[in-house]
Amino acid sequence: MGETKIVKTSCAVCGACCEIDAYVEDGKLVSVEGAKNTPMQEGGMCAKGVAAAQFEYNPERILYPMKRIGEKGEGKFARISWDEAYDMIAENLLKVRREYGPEATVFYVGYPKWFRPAMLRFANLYGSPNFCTESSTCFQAAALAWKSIYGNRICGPDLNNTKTLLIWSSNLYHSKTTTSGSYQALKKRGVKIIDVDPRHTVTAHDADLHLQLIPGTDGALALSMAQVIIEEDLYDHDFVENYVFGFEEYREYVQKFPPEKAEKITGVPADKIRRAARLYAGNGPASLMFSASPIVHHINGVQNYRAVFSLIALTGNYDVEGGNRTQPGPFSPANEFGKVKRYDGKEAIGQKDFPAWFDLPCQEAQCTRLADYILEEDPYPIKAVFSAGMNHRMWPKPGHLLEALKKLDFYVNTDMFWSDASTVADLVLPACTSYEREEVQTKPGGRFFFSNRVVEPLGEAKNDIEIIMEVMKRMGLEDEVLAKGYDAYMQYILEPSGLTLEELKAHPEGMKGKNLYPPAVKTYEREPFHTPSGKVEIRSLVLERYKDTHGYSGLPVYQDFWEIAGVDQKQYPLILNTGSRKPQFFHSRVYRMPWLAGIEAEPMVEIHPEDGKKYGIEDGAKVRVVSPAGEMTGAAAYHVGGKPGVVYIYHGSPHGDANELIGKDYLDPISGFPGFKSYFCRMERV
Ligand SMILES: Nc1nc2c(c(=O)[nH]1)N[C@H]1C(S)=C(S)[C@@H](COP(=O)(O)OP(=O)(O)OC[C@H]3O[C@@H](n4cnc5c(=O)[nH]c(N)nc54)[C@H](O)[C@@H]3O)O[C@H]1N2
Ligand SMILES: Nc1nc2c(c(=O)[nH]1)N[C@H]1C(S)=C(S)[C@@H](COP(=O)(O)OP(=O)(O)OC[C@H]3O[C@@H](n4cnc5c(=O)[nH]c(N)nc54)[C@H](O)[C@@H]3O)O[C@H]1N2
Ligand code: SF4
Ligand SMILES: [Mo]
Repeated sequence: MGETKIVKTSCAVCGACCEIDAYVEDGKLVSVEGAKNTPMQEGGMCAKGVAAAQFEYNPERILYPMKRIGEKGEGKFARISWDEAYDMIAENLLKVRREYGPEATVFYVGYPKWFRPAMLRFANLYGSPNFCTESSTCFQAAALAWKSIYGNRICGPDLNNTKTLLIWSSNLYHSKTTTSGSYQALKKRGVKIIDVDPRHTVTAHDADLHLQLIPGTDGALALSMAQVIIEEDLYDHDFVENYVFGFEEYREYVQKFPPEKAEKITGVPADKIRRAARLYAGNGPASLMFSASPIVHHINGVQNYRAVFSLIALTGNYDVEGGNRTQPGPFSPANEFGKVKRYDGKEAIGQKDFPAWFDLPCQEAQCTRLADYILEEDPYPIKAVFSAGMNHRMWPKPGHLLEALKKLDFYVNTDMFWSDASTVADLVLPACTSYEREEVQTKPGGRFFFSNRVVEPLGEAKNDIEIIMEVMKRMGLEDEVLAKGYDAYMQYILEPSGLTLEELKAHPEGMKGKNLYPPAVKTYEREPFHTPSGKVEIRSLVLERYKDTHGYSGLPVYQDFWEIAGVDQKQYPLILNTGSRKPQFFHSRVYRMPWLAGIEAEPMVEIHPEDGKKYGIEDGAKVRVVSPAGEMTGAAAYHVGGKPGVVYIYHGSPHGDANELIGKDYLDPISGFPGFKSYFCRMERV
């Protein structure tokens, strides 16, 4: 056995970029541990990250550029050189631009965030407004809801100073493992915790008050809390009078949601709604922990989150110590976004359908309906997709997207692994894992970190940014920053920190840099809110622009999703909630890793025992789930944490994908987000 080296690097199995000590023997990654003496990490890491060697040396890794040699979708590929691959991309993308215009090429990035700005720079120079990402189903709708009220500055909870924490749909122990330590610290400090979640999770277990609502009824619950806060005069008069636009209409609207009525909609007892409202408004400073997806994965999601976010202004907890506060924001490659804007000289895809998305500043186009846009040539022909990390399983009716991708003149995908979305490509390129590339990162508290390369890239895998740089070069596109090479780009990203790449490399434990975001409170006293009225818009003037054309309301109105969908409740009596995170899964990435995938041999259909009895389905039985859009089979798993009437399934499994069940047109009309978490189904014993 050779010598063991420990190399400081980071994990990118998910996007949290945990700092890692990698153990390397004879140039091979043998194991990993969480970095020690590092804030947040404290030597720990999660189950997904621990399986690093199965990630790195997975037999499904793509090792070489591969060109399609059979029919589209047939899955026949042959190895080619990088040189040939670059020329093929340059030639095809230039041809599409020549023949159909730059908007005919869509630039797409899946979950990975670290190279997005480079991709955006590429799209911009090419001249396409169609830079899109997986965020067409992730955080962007929550951001949209926020910006429609408070403008551009998104404020997270000030956990260090808060007295009451209102967690609205987050299960830290499963989806934000890195923050679960600070959650435990809050408990010890005596902070009161209210958790709003349809399931009794480990996070809910620690809360003082758990509001176990029916999924997708969050708006009604928040409006009801507002009704109590206003009726009992617990709101912040000063803040409301000086800074809130639309309060009178809102006050009138919330009268429709007294707790007794909200109880019928949400399933949360009226008494608990009152207690939560009094605690949040009365035991301040109080902060709201919001999350990326569960509230906005509904067809009434944006308005529901607007109702929730309005509570911050109502109680005067906006941008104060212990409330929701301008955060010392993370500065990372993904934040190079601050400097580079999406090219918007042409209509982007999604712009006609979801105009508010584009009015509330957003660096990307809305691509949930990408498959339709390709198939229907609407708003114009789309002929090429240049993508990195395309995973069709993440979208409703995944087969529909696959069909559309097949229709393209040219589709190239870069990934670390062979995915089904690559089998329909014309060209597939091998990406490096985080263990094979270098990266500069920012950590909380103004720390900067250089993530080392630990092992040589397998086969001919390359860093995504270097791939983008070379393609641009072959196309004659010279971006002022990217043209100078990867090291210069890292230095450029690092610049605001005051550190140089060389000194950061020399400090593998990380370094403190310039404090880019000195703590501030009540920023609104010095500059107006970035909204049309300059105030907090509980009544959104941006949304009202589209009242006649799209039916948007300026107020955070609540609409029942059964009613909007018009689905026959007798045929589909159950609510289908897909994708609530599990600690061992990360979308479709880890189904190929035996340690993790082995925990569940087949997709689990989690149901309440009462529903099991009602529909004659025993624990462990094979069950077919049927929705208006499709069906899948899995193993029934009794789970008392949820409420009767709701079925929970994780998404993305190649052995039965819950997204086959979700209707492709079942979308929030404001954000375009699919209703992943309140669709409809019935169950049948197989
Ligand atoms: N039913 C249901 N569907 C959902 C959700 C849900 O809750 N329920 N959640 C939605 C949400 S919030 C999200 S964020 C999306 C996630 O959806 P996706 O982004 O599609 O998910 P992933 O499978 O994580 O990643 C996509 C691909 O990127 C590849 N990849 C990872 N890192 C890199 C890299 O550095 N370079 C390159 N080139 N490729 C890389 C992965 O191998 C994978 O094939 O799913 C959405 N879909
Ligand atoms: N292990 C793991 N961690 C992940 C991911 C992963 O795939 N695996 N994905 C990452 C990504 S892309 C994202 S977007 C985040 C998401 O992270 P979170 O936002 O924390 O997402 P979830 O775990 O999906 O949901 C959190 C809780 O919301 C509840 N919930 C479901 N529906 C509703 C609803 O209608 N209303 C309310 N109030 N609550 C609801 C669920 O029961 C769950 O306990 O997680 C990230 N972290
Ligand atoms: S949370 Fe887990 S998978 Fe994500 S970066 Fe950290 S160790 Fe890796
Ligand atoms: Mo997400």
